[in-house]
Amino acid sequence: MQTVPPNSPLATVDWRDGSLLGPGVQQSEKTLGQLQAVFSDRSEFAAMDPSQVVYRVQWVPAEGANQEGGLLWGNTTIQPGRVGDEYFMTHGHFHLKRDRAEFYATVQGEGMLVLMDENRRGSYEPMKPGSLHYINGNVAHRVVNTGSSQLRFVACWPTDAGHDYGTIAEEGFSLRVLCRAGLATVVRSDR
Ligand code: M6P
Ligand code: ZN
Repeated sequence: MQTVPPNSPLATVDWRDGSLLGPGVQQSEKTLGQLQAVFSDRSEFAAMDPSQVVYRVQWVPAEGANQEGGLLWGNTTIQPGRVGDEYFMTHGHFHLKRDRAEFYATVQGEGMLVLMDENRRGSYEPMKPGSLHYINGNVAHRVVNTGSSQLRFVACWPTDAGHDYGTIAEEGFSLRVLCRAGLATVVRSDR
């Protein structure tokens, strides 16, 4: 009988921090300067270094770009920090294909997953190591690092979901997470 050789796994996840290793792994980073539209305190923002990295993203495509029915796997690492009272956070997005859902799961650190539907109804979920978060389709999502160390989470989302950043850059989220008297506090932020 002939032996059957295995295929290689897509990549390796280091479960200590969620990072990915493998030939197909892609990465990007977002600097403070690229996040100008999202922080509310303009004068504090202007005094900070725009080249400072706020978060890094890794992802691995399992199928070709925009493949309907395909999935992507990735992770995000958000640095601790604030612009004035507002904690460092991801840009946040709706999916271009609005009905596409997503999973997030926290590996390290603490934070908040901030959600908003298309009627600007906001909600949020605390993130801590092990917390699993299901993001319904048609819901914008952003992660805020409320801790004093890196916040790292893994994510899985449909290949053809896409990112709609424009709506968030223009209209923002309806909730903001601020440091008030040393505590992470969620406030309304309607425009
Ligand atoms: C997660 C996923 C990615 C996303 C990243 C950073 O890893 O949701 O699709 O790009 O977080 O979030 P954003 O795109 O809002 O900057
Ligand atoms: Zn998403």
